[in-house]
Amino acid sequence: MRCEDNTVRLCTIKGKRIRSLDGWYNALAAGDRVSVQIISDGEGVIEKLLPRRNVFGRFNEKGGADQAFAANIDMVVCVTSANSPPFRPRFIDRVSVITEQCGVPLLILFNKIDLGSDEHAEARLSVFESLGYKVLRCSALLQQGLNALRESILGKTAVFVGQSGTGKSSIINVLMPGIDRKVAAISEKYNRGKHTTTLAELFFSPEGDIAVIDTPGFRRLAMRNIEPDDLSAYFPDMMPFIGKCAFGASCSHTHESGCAIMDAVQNGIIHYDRYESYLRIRSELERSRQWKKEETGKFRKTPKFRLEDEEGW
Ligand SMILES: Nc1nc2c(ncn2[C@@H]2O[C@H](COP(=O)(O)OP(=O)(O)OP(=O)(O)O)[C@@H](O)[C@H]2O)c(=O)[nH]1
Ligand SMILES: [Mg+2]
Ligand SMILES: [Zn+2]
Repeated sequence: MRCEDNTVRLCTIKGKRIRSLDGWYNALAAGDRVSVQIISDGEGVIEKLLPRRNVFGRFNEKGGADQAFAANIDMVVCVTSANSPPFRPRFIDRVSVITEQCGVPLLILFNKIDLGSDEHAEARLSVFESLGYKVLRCSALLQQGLNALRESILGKTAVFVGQSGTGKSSIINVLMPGIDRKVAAISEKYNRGKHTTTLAELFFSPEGDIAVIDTPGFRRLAMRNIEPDDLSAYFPDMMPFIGKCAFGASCSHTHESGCAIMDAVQNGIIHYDRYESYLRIRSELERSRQWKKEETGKFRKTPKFRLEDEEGW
């Protein structure tokens, strides 16, 4: 833990867990603020978690609980690439929903431009841009485009998220020389990362002008902590149409006649792929709630849902 006297201390947690975090998969997240009882220059004991401003996390399916990757963040940087590993716009849709929930800006970082791009990725990136999300292109390998990134995160705490192998740790190594995060080539056989980073960690630049959180790449971004009827509010493309459906606020935007959102999809105002992501996430949220209802009172792990098509998670 970095303490107020600017000393970094190795801290243990008082007792077995932090009471305010019961129900979470992990005890603490990178970026958490805590009160520490100082034992010595090198040691401390974490006594209490201070209230979190926001949390970037997901539902951990194995553990059956919400897992926080980062807390108290000012910006989410979603690192992507056109290939090695392939571009997964549905994954970015999910990141955008969680980012909207955090109430912070999303920056989409299109890395590995030295490997080229393709029409499909460019088309989807321009949709994200039209929604007000900033898109920057870079190559950690050639050290290109990273000044613009540095400027965008100046003075902020930014969490870097994305599929394994897109280059999160490589970019952080260029931004903060000396950090030396471990990086590893992606698997040629499966064309995906090898989950090199295993722990989310917060780093400060020596000048103290930026703070970044490197996270482990994940393949699935499951969500449970959004009410299905609230989901459209996290889609900026749907926002202008909310409340304008024939069934008003009770419209689920999935099948109703006179649905303003479905009309906007039909008219090409909302991109069909974005709407499809909405439908998939909504169905996941509804199925998890349905299942909970059937379980009268007793808490059990939420089952793992197999989606028809995992492409784009
Ligand atoms: N061609 C090319 N390769 C890159 C670039 N950036 C990173 N790589 C390579 O991509 C591979 C994965 O990079 P990492 O930085 O380990 O990726 P990561 O996103 O941190 O992966 P996880 O920790 O598993 O989530 C490494 O072999 C890097 O050298 C780039 O701009 N261009
Ligand atoms: Mg990494
Ligand atoms: Zn509707």
